[in-house]
Amino acid sequence: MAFELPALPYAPTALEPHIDAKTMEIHHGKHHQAYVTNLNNAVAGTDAEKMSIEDICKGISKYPAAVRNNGGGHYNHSLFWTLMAPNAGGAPSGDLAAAIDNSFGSLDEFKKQFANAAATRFGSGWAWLCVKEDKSLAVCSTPNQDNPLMDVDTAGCKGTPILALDVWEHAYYLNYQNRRPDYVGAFWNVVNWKKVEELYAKAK
Ligand code: MN3
Repeated sequence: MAFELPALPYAPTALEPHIDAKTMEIHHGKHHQAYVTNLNNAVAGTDAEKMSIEDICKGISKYPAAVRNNGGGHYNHSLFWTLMAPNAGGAPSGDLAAAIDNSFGSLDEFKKQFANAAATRFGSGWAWLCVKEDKSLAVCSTPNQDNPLMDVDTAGCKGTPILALDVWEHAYYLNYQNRRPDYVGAFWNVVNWKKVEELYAKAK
């Protein structure tokens, strides 16, 4: 079965004013759709056609660039949409809150490190919060559509992503132009911590 564009879990207007509807429509309906279409073209007739996108990412070094770029694009965006929600933001609770305090000292210090990873990623890429193999938490960033699942050296941290932020200009340019730090600041208002907690519980 071919890879498919997942529906947005909320209306394109739902994250306004932090992320505008036009950006959401183009980002999901055009950019993500293009990754899905190009991924399907790249894996057509190969074993990867029947694999999960997670398993493809984990063995990405075996595949051509078209699979890495578009497969990463599909995995990253599919995750990203679920990590945001209307009336969200605030702070995590329970085990995740404790783990963030343990790994970073405080939620504020974590947010500072994550924002810094997002702001200092040169060009296009992503910022991540991951659960590493030893189950500790780490912040890192990757270029292009790479991600911490991939068996390549570009990931500053290898592990299971539980929070992700797209810092490609297509994610924020209409509303924020060159002001990436403002976009990163606004992201905290839409973070779906319930989903991050769920992913943490599965990964730890
Ligand atoms: Mn994007």
